[in-house]
Amino acid sequence: LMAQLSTQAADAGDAAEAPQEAEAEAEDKTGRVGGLFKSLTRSFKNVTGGAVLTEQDLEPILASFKTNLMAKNVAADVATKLADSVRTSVVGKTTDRFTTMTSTVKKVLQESMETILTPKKSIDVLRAALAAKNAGRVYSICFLGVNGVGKSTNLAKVAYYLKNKGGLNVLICACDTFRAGAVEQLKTHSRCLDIPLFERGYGKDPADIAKNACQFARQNGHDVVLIDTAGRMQDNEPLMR
Ligand SMILES: Nc1nc2c(ncn2[C@@H]2O[C@H](COP(=O)(O)OP(=O)(O)O)[C@@H](O)[C@H]2O)c(=O)[nH]1
Ligand SMILES: [Mg+2]
Repeated sequence: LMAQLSTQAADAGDAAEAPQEAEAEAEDKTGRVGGLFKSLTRSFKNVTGGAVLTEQDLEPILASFKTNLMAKNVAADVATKLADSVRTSVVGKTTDRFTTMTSTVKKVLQESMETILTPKKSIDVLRAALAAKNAGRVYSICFLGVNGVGKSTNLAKVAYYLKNKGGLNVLICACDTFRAGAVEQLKTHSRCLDIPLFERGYGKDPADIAKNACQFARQNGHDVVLIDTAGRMQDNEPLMR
């Protein structure tokens, strides 16, 4: 998301430096993510110099901005938040201040993305796991994210940390039953870390395996279950469930 949107922000910068060029490309590049700024350039041309931008002027531009973001897998509510922040920042501004406006849009997009991506609260995993242990509960962490972001690798790091720093009895659970080699990857981590692995091979229902692993952990004195999963988009509700 950051990479994609920073490309957009960069596009905004380019447009500010070379509005003529951006305008020339506007026709053939519409429909791409960077189209927002091209559309803005074109809209400014259409509004007579110095006019104040209204919500109506912006509506079609922001609608296509949102569609473009969603076409690139940005979640609908995130696309709406970004479009709203742009709307708030430019409604009422005059069109002759084009350079100022593009840098405003760029800044506003950066700030919105930072707000969206900053966690609302931080969790001290070690403290939480130790507290759960004291309360007689098994603490579980499910690793979620798209393919290749580092779920399994970070699971191994967290397993090492909880075992060595917290003296906790960890169980690794292999719920990526989809990607070839995912179970073997965890077997290797399990062997190197000397932490047991709960696995049921491939093709099985991951939610079932996770449930059984937690039950197994309760019965066998494990304090923590670290659940690895197959890559999926966070807005793919059926898979997330
Ligand atoms: N540079 C770097 N590479 C990483 C990091 N975490 C994972 N990787 C690499 O990214 C690739 C995918 O990691 P993996 O844990 O299998 O991702 P998963 O699909 O989310 O489980 C592997 O080649 C890892 O070695 C990291 O923190 N830094
Ligand atoms: Mg993995």
